[in-house]
Amino acid sequence: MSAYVAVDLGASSGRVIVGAVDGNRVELTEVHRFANEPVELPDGLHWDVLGLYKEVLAGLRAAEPHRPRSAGIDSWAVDYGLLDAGGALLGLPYHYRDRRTGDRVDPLDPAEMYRRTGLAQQPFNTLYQLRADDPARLAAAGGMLMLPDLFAYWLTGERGAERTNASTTQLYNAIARDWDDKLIAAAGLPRHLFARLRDPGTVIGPLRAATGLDGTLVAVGSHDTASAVAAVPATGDRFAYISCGTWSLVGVELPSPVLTEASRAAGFTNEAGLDGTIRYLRNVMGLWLLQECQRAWRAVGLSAETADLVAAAYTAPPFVSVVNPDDPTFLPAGDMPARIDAYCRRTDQPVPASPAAYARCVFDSLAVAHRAAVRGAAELSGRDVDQVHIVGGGSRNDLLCQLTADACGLPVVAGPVEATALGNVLVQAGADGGPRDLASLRAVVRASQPTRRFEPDRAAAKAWDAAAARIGVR
Ligand code: LFR
Repeated sequence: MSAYVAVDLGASSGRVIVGAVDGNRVELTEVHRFANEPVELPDGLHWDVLGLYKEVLAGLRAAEPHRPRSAGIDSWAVDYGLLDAGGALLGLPYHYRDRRTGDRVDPLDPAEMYRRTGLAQQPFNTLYQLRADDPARLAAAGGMLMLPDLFAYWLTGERGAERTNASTTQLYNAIARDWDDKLIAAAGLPRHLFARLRDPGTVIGPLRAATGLDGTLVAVGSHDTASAVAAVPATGDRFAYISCGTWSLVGVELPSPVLTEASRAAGFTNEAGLDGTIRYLRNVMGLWLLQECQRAWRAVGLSAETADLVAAAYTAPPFVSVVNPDDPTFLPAGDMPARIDAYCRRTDQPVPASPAAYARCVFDSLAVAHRAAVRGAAELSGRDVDQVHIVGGGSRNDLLCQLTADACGLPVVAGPVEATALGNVLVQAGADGGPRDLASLRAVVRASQPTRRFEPDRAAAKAWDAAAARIGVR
């Protein structure tokens, strides 16, 4: 039996989880959990990176009794820290939901940028964030590190750019599988900012003595979604996945990117996966819609437990109001119930009258968006899909799983909840002499993690067609 530590930083909380790998089985034990609370300063919304770093250290310490062979870090994508020539952090990293990148400016023709990077042109991509960054700070910068790479640097003193996360910057060339020098130059960014790429499964180095910890850090799929997709318990390739949490990342796994105009127009992205695969997916706004409602309700003293809301939403009437989760008004933090109300008024639909009605509206709407993204991914890539896997926190939500099965007209397999930590741990086990290929990794997940299956109610197909038509998707 060998133990590995997964540090998994999410947009609202972080977890440190020990994975015990024994032959074909893996068992997880959570040793530390903490809140991740962004901070609003006069210049914008930031991550509390030092607070997070301290929690990472506390988590690694809590994992020590398990005698781990290594640790790995993953987090959300696109955000970064700038370092000066000596390696000191230049300013606090911004949160990708900060509003400063609202009117992004493209350095090259958007169609050409898509042919080069394959990235959906989202306002929060690293490219647009860097272009909105303070020119004086950029000029002073000796390097740029994505957040998991920044924590890795603080822990080990070693700098590098882990590939799956680098691929989310929109400065990485999907064909050459390297930083895109032409795009970096066109964006007016100094080439020396971009560190040497490293692949998941490479040893980064020992922890610095100053951390007070013993151990080795290994690069994993440091983009959380890459780790989650690696742990989808699928066999074969005829599956779609939904990594369902704050975001729903909905797509298929491909050997090579889809760089067509149709794909760009439909908002699909090509991100690097494990084993040289492409995660061809669409960002659907996800449970963020409900999480921000919950935050607003709690602020006025209402109880807003997710399990209660899901239970109440079961009995709330379906399809009363359907919103397009991808409407840009829903992206920033703020009063979500008010934004849902405004959307409903604008589209002549009833405004939800209770938390249960909002929850039902969010789940119906997400199921419609899941269906549109599953269909889009299959059609644009030519991949046949006969099953949908939901992993991550949202896989606990039975109602959302059932609605997604009904909307898609496909069986849904739900679980594991901690797919990201599993992917993180299993890549480390692979680097330590275990199986490295995705198929073997997924076999370990299947052998040790329970899943639940939701069959589609095919009689509901017409109602879902109508709901999709209401928000202009298929
Ligand atoms: C999910 C995720 C998505 C990415 C978004 C922003 O946690 O990593 O894949 O698009 O966060 O970074």
